[in-house]
Amino acid sequence: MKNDWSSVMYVSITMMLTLFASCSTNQPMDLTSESIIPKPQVIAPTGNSFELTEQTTIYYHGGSDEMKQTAVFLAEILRPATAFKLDVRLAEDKEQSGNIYLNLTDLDEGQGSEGYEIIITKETITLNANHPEGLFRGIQTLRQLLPAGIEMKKKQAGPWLIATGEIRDYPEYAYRGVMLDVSRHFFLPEQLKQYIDLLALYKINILHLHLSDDQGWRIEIKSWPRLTEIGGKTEVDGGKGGFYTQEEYSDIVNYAGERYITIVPEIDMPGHTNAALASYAKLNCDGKARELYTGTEVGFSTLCTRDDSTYKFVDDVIRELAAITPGPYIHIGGDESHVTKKPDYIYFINRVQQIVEKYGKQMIGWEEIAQAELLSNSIAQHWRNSEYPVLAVNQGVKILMSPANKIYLDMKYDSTTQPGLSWAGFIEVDSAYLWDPASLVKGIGREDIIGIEAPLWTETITNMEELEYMVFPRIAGYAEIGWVPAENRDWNEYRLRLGRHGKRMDAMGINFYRSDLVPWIE
Ligand code: IFG
Repeated sequence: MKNDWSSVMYVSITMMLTLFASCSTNQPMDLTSESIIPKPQVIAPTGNSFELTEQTTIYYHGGSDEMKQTAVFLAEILRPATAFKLDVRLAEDKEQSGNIYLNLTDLDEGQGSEGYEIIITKETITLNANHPEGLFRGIQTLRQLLPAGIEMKKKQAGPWLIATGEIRDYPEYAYRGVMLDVSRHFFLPEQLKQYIDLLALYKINILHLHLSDDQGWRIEIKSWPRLTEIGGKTEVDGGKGGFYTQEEYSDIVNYAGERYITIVPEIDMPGHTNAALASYAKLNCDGKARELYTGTEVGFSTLCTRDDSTYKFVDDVIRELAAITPGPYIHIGGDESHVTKKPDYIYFINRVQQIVEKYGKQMIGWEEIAQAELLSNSIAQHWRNSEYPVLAVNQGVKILMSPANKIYLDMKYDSTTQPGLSWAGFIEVDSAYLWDPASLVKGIGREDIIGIEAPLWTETITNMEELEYMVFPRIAGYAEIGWVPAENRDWNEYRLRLGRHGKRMDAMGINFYRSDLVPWIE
């Protein structure tokens, strides 16, 4: 396929020279000067421009609802700032100038379900992909080829020009995620949807929700109602907390799914369980219900791992959660179980893993789970210890990389950052970018890693403004680490591209951190 592509490059460059020579009517533009994040694998410019106009129609091939939904998503992105009608129609045979076409085609099989290509000429824009998910990823690139004003919610002056050429793209890692801790501080469904919308632009494809901890239980479990009636009533610093009904959770799952983002629910066990232990006395080994906790200590709680009634509880929780989680994973936590004896911890993880498997899901756990006997399709999430993930690799288990000193979004940028913590060190925008998951930990190679995930723990994060400040712009770099091969990433090039991308985050209304390390173009 490479030599086909080099012939495309040769043809494209020849066309570009011819076009310039012919003094084309359209405004010349250079596709390679755009600031797409994450950077596409291959960009071949042809030096001209396509104009989006009132007459533009978006056509989709194949009558599936998913294809139509993808085309409608593109139209809804483009309509507010252009005020164009942008009809969405089932494709006819003959292509007409000025239109956008979404097609399912057999791309190079190496591109998987997320691969896509965009072919932009003066006349038409064509997005091709193996699957609608790939078209959706391509739409995020197309968005970024238009001026930043396209992200504004009210009519902006045009013209709406897109540089011509070809883009061929697909991700390095299959799992490119973020985690949001909704236990320490609760975030409303509409806030999660707002966050999901922002993540979609960067081709993030997993949202891990940390739904339970010492300070709050956030998901309705119908067979154990007091988990939310009592365990959902508070949060760090004594706020009113909250929880998602199963209906609200399903709505979030569907909203994320429409943007090809999979929800991974986490019930943290056997430690980090004070909210459950305060809700049901019988979950405690001494039979006494704990007080609700609104501090920020960790490691002081444990389920009663040798009591069979605990596994009835776990079974009910996992059963109900699996029934409303279409994604393949259930995260069972497993971190900082400092008051669970090691043999009891191992026994607990082994039994919980069987329960997760019984309900047809794959278990993810923080790296400490590597002390147990893991199924080959379980996943260990690396966060701070290098022995546990290597133990997991030696069991043939894949690693999800979340090294706290590189990717914990609750880490301050520097000592002046208001919210956040610093136990894993400061993480400025350059440090967040300057690392390679495949060479970070001795004993964990590229073939052992399913991807990366950026956790935002919310002991100190109480609202969307603080969330956006800690997440952006670092998440753009993490999205690039997840999508672009390490050999194609360079901080000196990326910081300039990020600097040009700043006005797009402004247009999206994101309260991002304007690091002095980035030359922000206003
Ligand atoms: N470690 C704890 C989190 C949170 C975090 C804050 C993990 C896996 C410190 N566990 O990270 O609950 O308190 O940075």
